[in-house]
Amino acid sequence: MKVECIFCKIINGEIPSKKIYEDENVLAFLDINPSSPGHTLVVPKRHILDFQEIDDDDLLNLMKICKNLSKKIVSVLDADGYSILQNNGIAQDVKHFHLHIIPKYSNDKTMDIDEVYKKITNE
Ligand code: DGP
Repeated sequence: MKVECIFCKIINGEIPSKKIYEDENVLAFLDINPSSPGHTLVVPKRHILDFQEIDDDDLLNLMKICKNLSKKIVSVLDADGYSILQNNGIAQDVKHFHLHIIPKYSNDKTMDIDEVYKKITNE
């Protein structure tokens, strides 16, 4: 764990988050500043910087979880599509590898983060 890393602090429970999936190696939680309702971040629990640093097995595992979670999020929130995004270098604000799941809606959908959280976690 990197002491100054905000995602390490979330993983460690030092900073609260709306967790929607967790296992031994991976945590997924709702983005604090969502681009759309259901915007989710999928992160390895081990501190890894970026796309170049993550090893292939960890990447594959994260992608599999991301694939399952996207299906669930889209279905529960009735989204019309989604984007998977991953930023590096100057494009990356938080220097702990993460995949974004960003649901897309054909109409401008508004839903607050608590409602999103309830819908996803009650399924
Ligand atoms: P990126 O630019 O790919 O590094 O995106 C970082 C994302 O992390 C951005 O969409 C906002 C989100 N984020 C930053 N700090 C926090 C936090 O403390 N909690 C949560 N849930 N999300 C955060």
